[in-house]
Amino acid sequence: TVAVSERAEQASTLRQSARSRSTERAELKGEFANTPQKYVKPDPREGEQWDMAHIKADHAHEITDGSRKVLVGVLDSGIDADHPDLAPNIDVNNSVNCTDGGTIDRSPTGWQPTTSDHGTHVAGTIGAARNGIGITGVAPNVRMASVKVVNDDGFIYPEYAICGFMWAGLRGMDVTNNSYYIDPFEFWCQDQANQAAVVEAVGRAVTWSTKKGTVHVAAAGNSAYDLSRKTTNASSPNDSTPIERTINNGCLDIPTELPEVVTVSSYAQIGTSNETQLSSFSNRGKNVIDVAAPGSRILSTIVKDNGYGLKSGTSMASPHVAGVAALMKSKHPGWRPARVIQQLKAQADERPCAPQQTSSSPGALCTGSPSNNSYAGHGMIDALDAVRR
Ligand SMILES: [Ca+2]
Ligand SMILES: [Ca+2]
Ligand SMILES: [Ca+2]
Ligand SMILES: [Ca+2]
Repeated sequence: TVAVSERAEQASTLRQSARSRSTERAELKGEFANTPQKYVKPDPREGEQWDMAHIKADHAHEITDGSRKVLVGVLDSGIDADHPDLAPNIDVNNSVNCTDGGTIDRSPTGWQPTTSDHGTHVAGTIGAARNGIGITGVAPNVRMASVKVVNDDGFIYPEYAICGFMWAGLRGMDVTNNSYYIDPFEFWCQDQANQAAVVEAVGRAVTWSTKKGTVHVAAAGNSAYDLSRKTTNASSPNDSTPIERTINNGCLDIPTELPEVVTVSSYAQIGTSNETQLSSFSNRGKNVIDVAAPGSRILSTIVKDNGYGLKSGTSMASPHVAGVAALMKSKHPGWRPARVIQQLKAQADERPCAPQQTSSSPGALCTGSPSNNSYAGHGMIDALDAVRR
């Protein structure tokens, strides 16, 4: 299920003055004086993108907007093909629909959105164009392929996701974003034969495409659940009558908990400051969460009127990490997935448990060290390090 939680978190103005942004930029230039600088003219609504400032994407763009050679697969509900902020970066030839029973459908419109604008929002965060209108994505010069894996009823069945992962590997994609869990089980238990078979099948597709060079990034999920200490679940199967059942740590949220996948938790801005805390809805878990990214009240592209809107969810956090991975691949085209993943963690900025542990966020408290804890994993993703290291 694609999980978007529109929460009325504190109504806050996200606007930063253009003046303070340019002052920040000027100050930062001293930090890497030997790197060639380019003047970056912000797109009109960049001031509302607190998320991009928080991960230093604005400063990264003074070095590069990413390479045209890099291709990101958006495994989601489709990308609005004629949205003016997305159209320049959509790779039509590599876009595909996987929701026809998991077979490859390359028809011209098969991969476009039907009942959901989730994928359109996710795509804008990864790579909305720098074109003088609207917003700018994390990697505004990379290419994106729509890999439609969400059917018209909002479900992502195993064969759709397997088709998507295989396609990504076949087409040589650098990165995929996966803001969903595979239906109808929120957790697939390896001590149940039929569920174990699905974990195995999806896992093989992930492993195969990773070997082909694709880095897979996925949302941690929106159940405020501690993925490191699983006890019960009452949400599955979600396409018939859910049953409350006892689960254990061998029951996996897939694809996010598969071994080679980058697992992303969501953070929210505190007031209008540059401080953040774990989003109330975000899943967490020591040694499960790899990195954190902004995921609350994220402004991005939507289908209605080719416009813009706010959405919240780990679905919105994951594409920030996919975008940073795309910037990293732009700078280091030869890096294998393991290296990219190791560097995403190493370059992330530490987010210690304190003072977040005292926040009003429900669910398990934060445990672990500043460099690896249950809320932020190895820390907040860092777009600037990705392009200068
Ligand atoms: Ca449109
Ligand atoms: Ca734009
Ligand atoms: Ca992981
Ligand atoms: Ca850093």
